Amino acid sequence: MLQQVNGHSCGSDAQSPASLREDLQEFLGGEAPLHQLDDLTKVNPVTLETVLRCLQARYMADLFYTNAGCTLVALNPFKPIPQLYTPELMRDYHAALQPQKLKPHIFTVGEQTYRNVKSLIEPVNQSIVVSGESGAGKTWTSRCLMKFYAVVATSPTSGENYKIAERIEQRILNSNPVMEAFGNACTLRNNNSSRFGKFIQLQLNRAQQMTGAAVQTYLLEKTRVACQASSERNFHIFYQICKGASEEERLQWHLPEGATFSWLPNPERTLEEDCFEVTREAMLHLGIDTPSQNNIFKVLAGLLHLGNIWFADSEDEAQPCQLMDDAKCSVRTSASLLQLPVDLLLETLRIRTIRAGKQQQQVFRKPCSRAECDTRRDCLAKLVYARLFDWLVSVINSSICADPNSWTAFIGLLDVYGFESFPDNSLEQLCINYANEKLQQHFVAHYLRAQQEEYAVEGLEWSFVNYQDNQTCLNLIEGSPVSICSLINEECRLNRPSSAAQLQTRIESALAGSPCLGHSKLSREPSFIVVHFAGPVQYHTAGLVEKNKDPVPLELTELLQQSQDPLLIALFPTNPKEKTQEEPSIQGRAPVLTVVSKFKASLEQLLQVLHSTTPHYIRCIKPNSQSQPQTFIQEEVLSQLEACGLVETIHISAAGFPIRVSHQNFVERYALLRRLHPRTSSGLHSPYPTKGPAEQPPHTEEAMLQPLLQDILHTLPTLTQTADTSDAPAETTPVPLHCGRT
Ligand code: AOV
Ligand code: MG
Repeated sequence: MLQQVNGHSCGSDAQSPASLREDLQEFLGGEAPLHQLDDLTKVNPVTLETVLRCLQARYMADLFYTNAGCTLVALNPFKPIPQLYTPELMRDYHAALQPQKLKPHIFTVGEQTYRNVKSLIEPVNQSIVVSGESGAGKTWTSRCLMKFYAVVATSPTSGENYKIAERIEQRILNSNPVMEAFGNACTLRNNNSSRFGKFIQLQLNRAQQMTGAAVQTYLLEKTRVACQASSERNFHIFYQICKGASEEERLQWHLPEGATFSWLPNPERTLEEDCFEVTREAMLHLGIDTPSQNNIFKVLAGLLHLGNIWFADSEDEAQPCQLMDDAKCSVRTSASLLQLPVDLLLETLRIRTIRAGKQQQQVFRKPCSRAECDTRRDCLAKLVYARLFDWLVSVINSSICADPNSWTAFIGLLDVYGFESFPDNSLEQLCINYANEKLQQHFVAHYLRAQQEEYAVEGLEWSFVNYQDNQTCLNLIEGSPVSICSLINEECRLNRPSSAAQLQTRIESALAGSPCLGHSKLSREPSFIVVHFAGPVQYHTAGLVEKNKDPVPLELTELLQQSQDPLLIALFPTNPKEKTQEEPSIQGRAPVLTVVSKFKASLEQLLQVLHSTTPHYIRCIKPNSQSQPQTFIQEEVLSQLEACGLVETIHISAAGFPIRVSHQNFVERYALLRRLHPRTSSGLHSPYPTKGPAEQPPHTEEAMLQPLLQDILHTLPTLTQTADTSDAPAETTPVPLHCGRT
């Protein structure tokens, strides 16, 4: 096999990949039934239609994973398939000499990524980018991958080490239910929709054991605490406490059975995610003890009561708004749960303080309108919840993060909110879809463009495959000098009153030339349309600027600093140096850092991290929008395949070279073969000094060759990928090896 592989590696008589495929089909003696094609590069011809038919045939045969060249397509089964995720199966993929020869699975990607970390020269950071639209299965997939690493990347199962390892893996896994309880919610698209982005870095030591992890989160959709779209719900944790609290806790938290809360819509829907016990147990494992947990839940109950505070219009503008009758009790209960003076809470919600003068020493007090009171109430809840979420993430990180000296490489798992298009889309969807555009661009740049450009530089025979580049759409959203982001930011900076209609006009006139900007004539509300790679989305302009400013009246923070509650004292320290996060104040000058600009900066950081790793891609596909098993809606799948450029990916993978190894890496890793088997390394002239094993004299030729062969099989797992069939032995299928100077 080695001779055949090398025979096609760099030699001038290397067979072209296309003719190899023809040979292979001849060898196979005809076409396999569609559902048996476990790699979409094998469908013939590769078109949207054939790819769709193959995926449908596999879906109906309960085969949910399919290779697509460099990516794995994961169809959401929408039904539990426990046998697909057992620890035994994980170990099988881990132990396999060539995992890619087993059925396509996320564990193949997990294992290849894991093996890639290991290098004879130095560990290489890896990342797995899981993408797909809302409800496609990204969070599920990331969770399964974390379980996979918790099984395979452990230290020896004996002695003290094992206990430590068990604890760290368990803690890492326990971060999922906690973060999902506080950061996920039921939306129109997904009952367990992630309302924040997450990048988890699994940290590995030299022995490839997981020693810890670090979580980075992105833009929690905090508006959901106080405002939920029709038929959607608040974050799971609120329902969990209402359903799962004991009698005693109900009394303590003022949550009597059957109580109704404005911020708790659709409580009658019972979801799997409403399991309070699972969250509590996980929190305990992460070091959040029962009294601290109760403190958190008490504060959350306080927020629910805050949401029941409603104001009546005041007849006299000089007087504060009156409370609605049923709201009086809610104010008292909320103040008591949040341990705030009730009068101060009421005053802060109803009276605005205006500071003027050079030193801001002149203070005016102005009663708020009813709408302003509502905004201040909502803002208070968002402020508390966002700080609580950040605090939880930092607690989780301190519980799972390894000592920086104890790890040498990481595997990053990226699970961000999927592409969304609702009847009413606002700044949250703009940010979510912007993030998805950036990830799509990362994929395009890394795979579709870079690979082809590299072939051209290398002088390899290649006809360029066209692909959909989303740069135009990104220019529209974030480009300079003018873009949607810059225009919304400009409105914030100028701090001038502007209507939703004016913002629409400004966007439409300033960006009229962009082919990705559209306008819906049917819409009664001021709006604009962005034609994203995954489809057009209509964004309403009402409230965009205000959301982007995300102003927090100073009095609200000052109010929370008066709380006697231990958790709120920790979240809102009076010493400004201890502040965890600066919210822009509506006092004084306009905020500099808007939501969009902070989000853009965090996305850029994320992309820098991704660029520094070797990426792997899993494309999750949603077979139907009703979340039904055994239902494959062709049009819906088709639009997802088109959006992610899957056919182009397959074309490049099918026609291209399955392996890319840098010249230096290749030489350093396999130079020894040249000394042992001069014939196998013909054409390989290393400009680099050989390192490592090559410097040690081998005891016997065979003894040295054996681990190297293993190394080739392990570290270059796609070696036989193009020619892989269930019944065609690898030895008979020579595959070209692209030894590029990357
Ligand atoms: P998402 O992460 O891609 O959406 P999820 O991972 O939450 O989507 O998946 C949605 C639902 O599909 C899950 O709650 C499961 O019920 C089901 N599901 C997904 N994958 C599988 C699987 N492999 N086996 C069984 N059921 C599955 V969003 O977070 O909305 O973008 O923001
Ligand atoms: Mg998710």
